[in-house]
Amino acid sequence: FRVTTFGESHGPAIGCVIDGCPPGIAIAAEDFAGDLARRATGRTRHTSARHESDTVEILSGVYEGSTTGTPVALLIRNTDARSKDYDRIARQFRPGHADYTYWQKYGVRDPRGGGRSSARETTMRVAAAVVAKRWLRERHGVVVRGHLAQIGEIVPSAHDWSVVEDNAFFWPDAAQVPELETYMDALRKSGDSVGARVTVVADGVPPGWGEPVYGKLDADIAAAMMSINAVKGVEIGDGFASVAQRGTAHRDEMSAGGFLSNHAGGILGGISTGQRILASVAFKPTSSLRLPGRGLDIDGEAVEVVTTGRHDPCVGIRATPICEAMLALVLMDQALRHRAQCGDVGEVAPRIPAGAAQGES
Ligand code: EPS
Repeated sequence: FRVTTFGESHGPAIGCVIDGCPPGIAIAAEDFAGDLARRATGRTRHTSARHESDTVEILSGVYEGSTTGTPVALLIRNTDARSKDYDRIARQFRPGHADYTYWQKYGVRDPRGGGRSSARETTMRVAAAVVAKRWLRERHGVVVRGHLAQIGEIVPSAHDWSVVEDNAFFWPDAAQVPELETYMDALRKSGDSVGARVTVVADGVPPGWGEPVYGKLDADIAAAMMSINAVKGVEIGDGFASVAQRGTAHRDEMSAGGFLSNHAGGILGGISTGQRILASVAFKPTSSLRLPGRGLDIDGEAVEVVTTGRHDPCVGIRATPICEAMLALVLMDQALRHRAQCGDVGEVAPRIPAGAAQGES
């Protein structure tokens, strides 16, 4: 199960191709709307003001409402790609932006928006994962979901999954939402940006998905998350907190009634344990800022860079559905690989229930 995307933020369209998609998955163009709206800009004042309808056209791989087994191709036409900045951006490198490394690698300067380095590219990952989420849920009872776990220095005081979809921040503590709104309003007015942390989990994953050395489940998840624009860190389970732990504290003890903790994040030796899969992803602050910064132009001359236009003060606010998407894509791929190698083998040892201790974020 392999997804590739194409298109630029300010090109005519963006799209994706899903190869290796099993036949018989019911899918219609309307099914994409929910998750695409969760990720989109222009829905609240806390994200970029660009407004795209993100209407999906299914070009291939679906007949009479079901996948056929041939490549699934999806397309979204860009309708609000405008910028007054092309001439200036064509000559300047923004500090902290990929336009410098793209130039160093390719020697081509495409100044039309962020191009492939724009968050716009992540739209098609979310679209592709609508298919994966449906297959995981219907075939295996696996549910993937996420929430924001930090904006700047603010962390949730409570973790209530039932409120996450009710606020613009995917925040698990309803009482803190007014504080976040004030914080984001002040940040936006200041012209600066801030980083964020997203927690993403998968419940219902059976033991056995993942490979022991090449293609470890945790390695695939880390690579998938790091492939998202602006991601600078990924943790599985306790992640970097493991550094300060004792083995007696970190090990997840077992009983016939279930695992007694989930410090491992549901993965041991690259293979799922049957517990909740738990990952945490760090997003850097957006680099396109209207506050002046020191940069270079394409001739190597020092310039003061000021980026105008529509940009996210915290791109992490929109990242929860993107992290869910990448986790779902990896899990579907690993589920199919497991089935290809092991078929129905498994269940060879007593299976330990996931237990109540899921490793809540
Ligand atoms: C982005 C800049 C803005 C965002 C865009 C990401 O676009 P523009 O350059 O057209 O003003 O709106 O994000 C999206 C359009 C999206 O769908 O995620 C950037 O610089 O990365």
